[in-house]
Amino acid sequence: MRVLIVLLMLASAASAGLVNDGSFENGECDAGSAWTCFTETPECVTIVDPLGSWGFPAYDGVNAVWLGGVCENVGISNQVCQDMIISPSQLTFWWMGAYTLEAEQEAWIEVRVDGVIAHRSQLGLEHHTLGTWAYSEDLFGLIDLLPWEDGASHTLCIIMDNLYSNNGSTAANLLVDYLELNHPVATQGMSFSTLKVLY
Ligand SMILES: [Ca+2]
Repeated sequence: MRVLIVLLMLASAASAGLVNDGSFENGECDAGSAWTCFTETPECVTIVDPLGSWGFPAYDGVNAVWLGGVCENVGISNQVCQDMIISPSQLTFWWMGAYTLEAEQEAWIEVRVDGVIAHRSQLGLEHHTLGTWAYSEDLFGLIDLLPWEDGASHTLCIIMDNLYSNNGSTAANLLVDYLELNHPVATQGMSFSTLKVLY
């Protein structure tokens, strides 16, 4: 007996899942990536295989985005951006943080759409998860981009804003991998609309 179950998502006609190059496996910013990178230190790459520098593999595949950190003795701010149609509206990702015990630093992670801040969280010791990948809802909460779910193309950016980094000797670090657009759980409308049983 073969059983085929077909589930339809009624909340939206769009399919949820990984965004274009959301696992950053296309390569470095100027070498095939669908993302555009902005950094204060162009000589230091943004999309990396973290196994070498961090000692831990990417969440998925080989590459991840390395936001923040110290490069050329400067605590850097950097970001990755891509134009996309936002649907469904909940942005999720996996992250690993490295936050030093130095008190004299201030860093923020931001999600911006068309330059507008959609989410902003200050990084702290609770984000020091070195060795463990965490889901975005852990500590960053639900990031719902509903105002931009209108069928038009928007510029989505994931940003590290290192405001102060103790003279460049320490800085907050964040690896980000596997960005998805999902249906917000609170409004998820999944139902068994079709059930077929084949014999
Ligand atoms: Ca990856």
